[in-house]
Amino acid sequence: MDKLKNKFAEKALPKASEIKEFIKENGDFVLGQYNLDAVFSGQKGMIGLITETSLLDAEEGIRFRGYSIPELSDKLPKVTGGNEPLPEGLFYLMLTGDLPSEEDVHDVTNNWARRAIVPKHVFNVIDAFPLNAHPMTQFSAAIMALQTESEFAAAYRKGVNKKDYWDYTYEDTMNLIARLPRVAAYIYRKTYKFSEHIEPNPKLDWAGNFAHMLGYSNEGFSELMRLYMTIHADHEGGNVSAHTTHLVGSALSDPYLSLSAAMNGLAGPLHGLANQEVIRWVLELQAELGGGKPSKQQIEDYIHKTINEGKVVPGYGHAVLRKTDPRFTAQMEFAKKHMPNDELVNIVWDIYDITPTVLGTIKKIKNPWPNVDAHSGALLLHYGMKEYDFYTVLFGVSRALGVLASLIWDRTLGLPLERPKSVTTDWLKKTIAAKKASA
Ligand code: HAX
Repeated sequence: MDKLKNKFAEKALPKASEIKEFIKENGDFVLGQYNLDAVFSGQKGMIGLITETSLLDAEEGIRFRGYSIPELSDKLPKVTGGNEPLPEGLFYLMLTGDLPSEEDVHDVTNNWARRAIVPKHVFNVIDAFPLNAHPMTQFSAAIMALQTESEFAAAYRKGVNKKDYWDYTYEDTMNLIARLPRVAAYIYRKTYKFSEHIEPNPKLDWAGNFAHMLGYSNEGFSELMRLYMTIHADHEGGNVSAHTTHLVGSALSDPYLSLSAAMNGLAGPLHGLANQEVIRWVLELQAELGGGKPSKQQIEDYIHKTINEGKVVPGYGHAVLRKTDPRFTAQMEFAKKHMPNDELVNIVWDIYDITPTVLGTIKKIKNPWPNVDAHSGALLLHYGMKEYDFYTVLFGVSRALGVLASLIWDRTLGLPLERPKSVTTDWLKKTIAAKKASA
């Protein structure tokens, strides 16, 4: 058994029976009540999921196993001479609940490097797509193609005991995470760089190697990838990509099937695709003005125009958050350090100065503040990654860390098939009318 698996087993296996006992003792504890509004608002605020890896506070933002992003920047191991946390360390933390040592992180890097070989048929599947296929479509399909490798699916077919599900889920997760950067880089180089592919360098850390395979040799870009892969990894369990992984996995679909489904959710413009939409929105604003840096008044006018056309301002608002997303702030700090004079970055900051005030005057918008997607594109463009349709694939590679760590926990805790009750509006009307009549 590898070291991380050993550590996970030690920590997590006793939890399954501990939690069964906890449910037995507290099963009738009332967590909250919900009304018809909640049902029609996409179940916002209704507690309906267990996710161990992270917890989101509306005001403060995300905490991974209790640690905020600034705390993680401080406490997670880094490459020698680097300043950004290594995503391997975050994965270790999310999985085990403990902060990793340098050596622990090293082990994860090596573990993933050993597992990173992608079967040829996966590249053939990617190559079969036309160049105009969206990179997220190619990414989701490539993960499906990788599913031939699922150890969970093979073990299930052989009739494995349910107490061992976690073990095969762990193996699939580690293999998948190890291979995703290679798959994503292949999609990038095939779609935008004339299929001039770059072989992995197993001596590099996971994110550094990803930057290398994408074709970016600037150390600033590698540092950005470390930060990017860390802050996009997890946002508790109810967001579309995390919830999809959990839901599909609850049917005992293996991690490949579950992650591919999650990526289809991440590819929606109200979720992960917002990062490409932000850059499209900013570039369109610039183009309308004939280029250059727009004035604050021009930005304000463009926000109004967007809203009057019945569209959303991408990168702003959130289903849970009610303040500036700390993932936005982390990227802003990075930009202040690495590219304070970049024009596009300064436009993003001007937009940040204005948008919350403008959106704040629109009553129905619950959160006028920026989310994670408002900043990331400007950082990527600074290093020359101008193919913004690809941005959500980067998000997807990172998101796999959190949602798959959670899936291992799902199978360890024996969480059941998810199946909420649905009703028709007719049922609702009749039920409410009957209640009013009898009152
Ligand atoms: N611009 C214009 N209108 C907005 C808005 C924005 N940025 N944010 C919310 N609204 C509107 C909604 O469209 C909704 O209008 P209708 O009632 O007419 O449908 C109304 O305000 C109420 O929405 P809400 O309750 O404040 O927000 P929701 O929880 O329903 O939705 C969203 C949250 C993130 C989807 C929303 O704020 C939005 O569309 N933002 C822009 C897209 C975006 O940035 N998405 C990325 C979010 C972060 C993420 O998941 N990253 O992956």
